Amino acid sequence: MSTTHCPYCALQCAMHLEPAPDGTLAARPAPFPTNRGGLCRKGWTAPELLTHPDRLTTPLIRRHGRLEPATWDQALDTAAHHLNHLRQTHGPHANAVFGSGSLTNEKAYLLGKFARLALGTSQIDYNGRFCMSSAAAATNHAFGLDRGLPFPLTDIATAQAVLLAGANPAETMPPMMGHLAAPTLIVIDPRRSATAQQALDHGGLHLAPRPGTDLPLALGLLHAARTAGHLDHTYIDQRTTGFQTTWAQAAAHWPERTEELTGVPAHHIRAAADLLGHAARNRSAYVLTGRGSEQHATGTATAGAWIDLALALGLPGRTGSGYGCITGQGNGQGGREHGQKADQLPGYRHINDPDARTRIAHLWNTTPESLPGPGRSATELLAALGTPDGPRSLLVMGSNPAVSAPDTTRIKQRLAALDHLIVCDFVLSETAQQAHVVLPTAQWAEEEGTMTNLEGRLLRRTRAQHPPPGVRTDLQILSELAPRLGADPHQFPHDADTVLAELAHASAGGRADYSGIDPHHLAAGHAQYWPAPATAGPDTDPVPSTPRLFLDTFAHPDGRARFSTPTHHGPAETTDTHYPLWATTGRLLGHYQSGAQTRRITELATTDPEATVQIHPDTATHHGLTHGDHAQVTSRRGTMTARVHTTPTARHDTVFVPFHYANDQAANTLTQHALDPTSRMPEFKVSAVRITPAPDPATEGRP
Ligand SMILES: Nc1nc2c(c(=O)[nH]1)N[C@H]1C(S)=C(S)[C@@H](COP(=O)(O)OP(=O)(O)OC[C@H]3O[C@@H](n4cnc5c(=O)[nH]c(N)nc54)[C@H](O)[C@@H]3O)O[C@H]1N2
Ligand SMILES: Nc1nc2c(c(=O)[nH]1)N[C@H]1C(S)=C(S)[C@@H](COP(=O)(O)OP(=O)(O)OC[C@H]3O[C@@H](n4cnc5c(=O)[nH]c(N)nc54)[C@H](O)[C@@H]3O)O[C@H]1N2
Ligand code: SF4
Ligand SMILES: [Mo]
Repeated sequence: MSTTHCPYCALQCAMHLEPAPDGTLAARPAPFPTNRGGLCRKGWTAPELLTHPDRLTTPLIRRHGRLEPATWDQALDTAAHHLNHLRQTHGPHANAVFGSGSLTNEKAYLLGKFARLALGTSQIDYNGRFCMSSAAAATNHAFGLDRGLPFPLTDIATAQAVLLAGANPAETMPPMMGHLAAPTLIVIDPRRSATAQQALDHGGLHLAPRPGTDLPLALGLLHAARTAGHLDHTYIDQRTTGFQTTWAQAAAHWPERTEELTGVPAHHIRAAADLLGHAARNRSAYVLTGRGSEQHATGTATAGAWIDLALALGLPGRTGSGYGCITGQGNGQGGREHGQKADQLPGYRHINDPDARTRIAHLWNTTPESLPGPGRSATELLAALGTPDGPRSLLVMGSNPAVSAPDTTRIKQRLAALDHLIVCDFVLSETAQQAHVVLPTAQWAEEEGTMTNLEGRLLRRTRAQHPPPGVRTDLQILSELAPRLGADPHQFPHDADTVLAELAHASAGGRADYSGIDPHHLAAGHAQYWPAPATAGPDTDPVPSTPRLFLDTFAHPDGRARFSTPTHHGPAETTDTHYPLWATTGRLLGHYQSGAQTRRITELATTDPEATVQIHPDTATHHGLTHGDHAQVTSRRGTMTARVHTTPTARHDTVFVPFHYANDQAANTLTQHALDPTSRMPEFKVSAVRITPAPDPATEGRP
């Protein structure tokens, strides 16, 4: 038996893997503080993909339009030939790289190094841009540091009240609900999500704003909290700056006006402000945000407004209270620290910082001048593929943008316009189906490495079995590809602990300092939260770790947290007579992300076999639809089909579609590439749509 962590979300539930009688592995929950002996159904069923018939076990090369089996040398040589040729002909930025928050810390680090050192390209970004970037930008502004939860998750279990804005952990991190059983919940969600229902069932509140109006709602709550006398003026004076700028905005958001802007009744706003405010006075309240608040063209400002509310109530940087953003992907936290971001070097350093460039160049045995500068953000990178000024090749590791990026019709065209697409995956994802070279990689239970969970805690991924013959690890792929591009092989080791030691060293003194992270500490079960600086000296903690941040001071030079200037602009597009409804997108319990993995798991595919559209029964009737019908949902970008699922608790003006399905059921045919100006996060959560009965496939085409 071996003990490791789930391959999917950032809760990173611990699990035991045991050989099953049929030669496969069986998962069962292992005791761990975040999951407390629980797993969701995705975790329970995760091992099925290890031996799935769709598993790729040989490299593929496109020949005469078809992907055909090849040897590793043929596949790697083909990929390297094209990358070298494009670099010689068009310069280093003709090659691009797309990474992921699913990758271990070691892979994320080596992928960033591969792009900058082996390819010499600035064109690297990753799917975390779709996920955490707005909250990251807002927390960096507010606190000077971005760690999703700056406290252990277990802290929230004793709180009196928790406000969850745009997060549905009952479906997206079910075992987390164990920590939310005692606090009274205030859920902000246009839908009566499973989490919102749980709040109502236990004496809490559900506020259902129109999609894209969280920012004025947060200001309205701040206004109501001030009127009721809940603000902590001593804390505001001593630990923050900029309150007056925020208040200049919030002053115009009295509850009745906020009701007009958001659709949330004024008395609900007052009740929520009171519930949260009373708990805050007892220093026993948390504000947590998820993708519902953040995935907007105003995501950074919106996350900033929620942080402002938390600051005005005196929550961050105190034991028993705080603000946190719930990180999503397995390594969504670590994935944004080690240099696979367009503007970043390891240690969460900025790529334009001269000191950072010198330090990293020295470590990589190159010169600061030869390190590229910042590249394009994920959506802009994908939109530029195959254009005259854009990259002509793309290497994808750990993402399926043909399903998960906004406006997928356009993204698929861009992928098709590439001279060369290389995809590393364990299944033939929709993106891999478009590739020229597919490289089959090892899965979580077959590899070593570390992940950083939603609390900033380092976890060890342990190998339970060897990968099937013919499959290599992502680290092996990078270490075999780099020398073929003329790089020094010593700079690209494939042993995870060797890479961890290098990344820890590279991060020393950076914002995300891993220098004291030690695989042996982790293997021995020590909890290590970053920053974990290794500072030599007799008084040094042998196991450096920072479970709680900001207790004494925030990470800005003056030690104070900063309020923001939240201004409401609303969503990037509007409804009209042709597109009269709002569509928002998100997740179902049983599927993960683009669905490339979970749509292949029998139990999950049986429970949630096809895309559904959640809609109020009256709205459905108005559009000629009833429960169970097939509908077409159409935005200004495209159309998806989905099974109508009427929900009496839905808003009349809003439908919800999950984004886990592909092709004609892909929700991202609807979404647009309007981007947040700071984080470059796309607006996944608001599109204007119409809904119509789908042509019946049985009668279609008949006279
Ligand atoms: N089952 C499952 N779990 C997952 C994942 C998965 O794919 N499937 N993915 C993981 C990842 S990467 C992530 S990022 C997390 C995401 O976890 P969550 O943030 O919990 O997930 P979402 O479903 O995207 O969005 C949460 C809620 O936001 C609501 N919402 C939509 N628009 C708005 C709005 O304008 N304002 C507000 N306040 N709410 C709005 C939606 O109705 C939805 O219920 O989940 C992780 N866990
Ligand atoms: N409409 C809409 N779109 C969204 C969202 C939304 O809420 N609404 N959410 C966005 C968010 S928060 C996220 S995080 C993205 C996620 O969307 P994607 O970036 O597409 O993430 P996944 O579906 O997890 O894709 C991972 C792919 O990589 C493979 N893979 C997994 N682990 C590894 C690994 O270690 N190595 C390699 N080589 N491959 C691996 C999987 O098999 C799969 O094919 O989607 C975004 N898109
Ligand atoms: S909650 Fe997340 S980490 Fe836990 S079992 Fe489910 S998918 Fe895996
Ligand atoms: Mo995510």
